[in-house]
Amino acid sequence: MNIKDDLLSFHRDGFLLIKNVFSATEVAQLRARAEAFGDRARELGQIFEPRAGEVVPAADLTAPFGGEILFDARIQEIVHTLLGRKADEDVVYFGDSGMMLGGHGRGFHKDNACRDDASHTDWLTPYTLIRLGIYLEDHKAHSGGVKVRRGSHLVADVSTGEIVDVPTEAGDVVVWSLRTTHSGHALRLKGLPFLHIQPRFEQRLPRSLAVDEPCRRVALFMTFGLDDHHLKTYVDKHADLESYPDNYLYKIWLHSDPDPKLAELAKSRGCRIIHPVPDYGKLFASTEQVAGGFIATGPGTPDRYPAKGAEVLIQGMGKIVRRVFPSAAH
Ligand SMILES: O=C(O)CCC(=O)C(=O)O
Repeated sequence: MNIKDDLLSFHRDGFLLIKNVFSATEVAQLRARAEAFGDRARELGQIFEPRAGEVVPAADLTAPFGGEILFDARIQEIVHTLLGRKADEDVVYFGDSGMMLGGHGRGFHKDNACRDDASHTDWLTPYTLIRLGIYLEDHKAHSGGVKVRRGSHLVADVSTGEIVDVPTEAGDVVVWSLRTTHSGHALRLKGLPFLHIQPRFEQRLPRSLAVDEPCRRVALFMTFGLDDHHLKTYVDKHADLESYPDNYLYKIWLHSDPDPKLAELAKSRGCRIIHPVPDYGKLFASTEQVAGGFIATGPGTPDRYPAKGAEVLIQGMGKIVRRVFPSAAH
């Protein structure tokens, strides 16, 4: 794995696909462990409310895997290279990771703190928080992968940038900036593999026109960054329960492993663990049954994206179609 040569394209495009990081045996093991953890979390109700059929345990990846994935030497090499740090220089992990099993939710969005205001501090200097996705099955020929907008990490809207369905195969790692516009569960069109379309069209597409997913999707996600003002803005947003009550990341922090041994392992790989809130790990390994079968999360501040260009036309036409054919509205 030599990704130094890809640094330029990562900074230009806002995402990078790294091939063959994990072997087929490792993929099979990760999948089995993730599924067992997810199924147990679902039994206990320690999952977030499924909005589109997904199972998302309310814990970071330390809960099922300890330090194995997050502080794996290959993952840390990717993180250090893309964040421009030498192997022995600190990058930070702050309890932002997790897994998703199954599901079909989609929609273009960004993950950074302020997504739609170009004058916000998030947009004034190069962004230093990155997210890694490991999809444990094929999405080169099948639906279910992630789609991104090329170059969208430089623009505070979700309508800019060529749409790319990232052709991940089992064992690959895809990385994007938290400012990059992306959407999960991309649909690959039968006979038209080169056509990568808006998630909102995917939502309305007859399923018979799309290639199926190869099996139940198992995806692992993890965020790393530098200890700077971008991290502070992001962490402050999620640590402040007054302005962002019931947010998913705070709940993940409660269920994540606070063991100092993890910090030692991370340090040996040049990664420093930050516990952003005093009650980090308070519910780690809890076997308490959650009433109602899931952990509720509250909505964040809605993003504001004034439509522009072709988007105005598409939205206008969509409104008319839905008025004339109300059954198309869902
Ligand atoms: O489900 C996916 O593929 C994308 C997940 C996502 O949107 C995220 O991790 O921010």
